[in-house]
Amino acid sequence: MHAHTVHPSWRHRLLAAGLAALCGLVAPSAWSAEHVVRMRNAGTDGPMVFEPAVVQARVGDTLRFEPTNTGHFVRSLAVPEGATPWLSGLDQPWVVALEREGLYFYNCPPHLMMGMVGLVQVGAAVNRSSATAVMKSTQGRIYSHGARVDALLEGIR
Ligand SMILES: [Cu+2]
Repeated sequence: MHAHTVHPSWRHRLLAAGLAALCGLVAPSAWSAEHVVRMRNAGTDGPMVFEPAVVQARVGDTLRFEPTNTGHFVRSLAVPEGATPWLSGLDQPWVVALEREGLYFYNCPPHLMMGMVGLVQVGAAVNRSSATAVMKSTQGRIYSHGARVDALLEGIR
């Protein structure tokens, strides 16, 4: 009997299946991205900025806030349903796991009046109406560089 011989075509299929399983294991970490947003006293868009102010990401990516300058922290103002709101420590790096699709709108509380706001879109803008409502009401509390909110709104896909 030849119970232990495997026909070449089946051996090929088994190899392909094995490779597919292996790729499935390594793909999430290999393909997910870390997006870095710097908290700065001055940038190309003026004083007190998150750079970049708009990030396009995918589910599984991470968002890392870097305290490039001191005096900043970051607090979410709108997140997709099921996502965890956040509040970072002053002058501390902060990492957000982007596990839910939608829009995440955030600010630096001490510099909100100066328009220190940012947005990350993960996949589709499934919470567009609720997030943009928060963005527009927040814009009314900004004294300078309020147009940055318009730029965030225009950055939504
Ligand atoms: Cu700030």
